[in-house]
Amino acid sequence: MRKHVLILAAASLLTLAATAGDAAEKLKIGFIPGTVDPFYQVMQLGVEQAAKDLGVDVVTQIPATWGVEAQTPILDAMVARGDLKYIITAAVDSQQMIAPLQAAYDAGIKIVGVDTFIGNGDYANGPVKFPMTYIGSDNEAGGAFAARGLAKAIGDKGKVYINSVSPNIASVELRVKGFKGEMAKHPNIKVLGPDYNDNDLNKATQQTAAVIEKNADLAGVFGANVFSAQGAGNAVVNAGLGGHVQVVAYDATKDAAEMMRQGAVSMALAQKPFDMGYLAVEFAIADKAGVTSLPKRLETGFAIIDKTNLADPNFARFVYQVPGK
Ligand code: T6T
Repeated sequence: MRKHVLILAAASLLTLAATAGDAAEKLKIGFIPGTVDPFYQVMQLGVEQAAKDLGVDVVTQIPATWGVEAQTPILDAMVARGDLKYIITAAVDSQQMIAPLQAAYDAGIKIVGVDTFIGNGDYANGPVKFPMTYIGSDNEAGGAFAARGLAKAIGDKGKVYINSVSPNIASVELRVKGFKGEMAKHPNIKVLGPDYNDNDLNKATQQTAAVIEKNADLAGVFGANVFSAQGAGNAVVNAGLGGHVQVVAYDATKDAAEMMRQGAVSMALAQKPFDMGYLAVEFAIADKAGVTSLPKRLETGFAIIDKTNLADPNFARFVYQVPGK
């Protein structure tokens, strides 16, 4: 009997030690967004809040510019650390980031995709299946939303122009596809573009200014992400056409909201980057705990903001607020 009690005591001491060991061994997750912009800064807030709430360590490194040459070395360095079990990332190119992410996966790191995707984004049945999931917007639907909003703003007739980032970025390319697909149902609207600005604000401004110059009858502009919309809005305002040439912005930054107050931007699609970041950490923890029913795709939805609801806290809360910015 005494021997038996001793064994039990020893066993529970061991498990205690083991769990203490495990508890000490906090889950480490890497976070590599696309670049430095208000959208990813809000996503980072979601990642950090979840890490705090759920007791995990996050190693974050942000590419200074948008591009494979900026994101790949960061990914490789995170893999080389050897202590990360998961990496949350927005792949900056749907084809060229397949190999670097495959190498990370082959090194035993699980990939949680946020905002953009690799391959065709169908991680259940598509050509690329190794990422755990895609957590992000339905960007094709978002593009169609933007088109309907712009069509309404211009009275369903006239010329509109698309300014976007790159054809190699899954998210923005689907927005263009959705926008064009919807506009095809509006026979009195002619679509110009897209021009691609490589995520460069000045380039977006110059490209839009050139189109305004050549098309005195331009009625509207669609900016397919933060810098595309800001550049397009700047060009319209610089040309003294604010409120005359309607601008629809994908991404609801403080700049877009300010331009809306001034009457230059008629609608902004607010994605939910905080949700994307928070849920991505939760997915990693659930997977580590053995959950096997995580969806391969989770859409985080939008808030459609225009001058009728910009002051409504239920909508204004989706404007990308970055503390200190
Ligand atoms: O629009 C977002 C993001 O969804 C897209 O993938 C890249 O551009 C942004 O980060 C905004 O700049």
